[in-house]
Amino acid sequence: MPEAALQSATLGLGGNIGDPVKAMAAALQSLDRRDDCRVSAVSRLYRTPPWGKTDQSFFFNACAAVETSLPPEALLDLCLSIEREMKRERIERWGPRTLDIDVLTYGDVVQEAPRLELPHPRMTDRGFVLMPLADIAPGLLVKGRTVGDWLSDADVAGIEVADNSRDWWRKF
Ligand code: PH2
Ligand code: MG
Ligand code: MG
Repeated sequence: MPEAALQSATLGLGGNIGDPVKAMAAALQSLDRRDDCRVSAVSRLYRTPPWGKTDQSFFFNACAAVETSLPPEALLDLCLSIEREMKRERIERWGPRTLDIDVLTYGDVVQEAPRLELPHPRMTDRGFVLMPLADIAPGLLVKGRTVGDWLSDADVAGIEVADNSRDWWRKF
């Protein structure tokens, strides 16, 4: 993989049915094993209250940074194919799911393409995204402010660190 072609992207991972931590770990390992994608940083693991649709189980959430030679849409397709591989089940929008992998940012690309909006349109008001993202990229600029700045205004009530290590995803 030629170094010059590499781009940095950030991903948000989450899930709340089955064994979401194992699914997230397997997803990160699967990304890291590829020639066209390397996992360069992983946040701590968080346990988070459900956002949006609140009558469902707590989620586990984490964020990762990857170095990739894939363009944004191909990275999205890869994330979706890993979700399918992990036998993702999703009953409804914002409802329970085994594994969700969202492309949050891709370099400094800003696009409103219907398949993939970048940066992720709701990332700046979700504590369950901003808190793990601040572990790995507090200075990353998103819509004119750093992740750390967005986090200082976010609602993080009920969010807890479930695993303080950075290699929780290698333990499976
Ligand atoms: N994902 C959603 C909807 N609500 N809540 C939490 N805490 N964590 C999530 O990952 C999450 C959510 C849709 O993707
Ligand atoms: Mg999502
Ligand atoms: Mg998703």
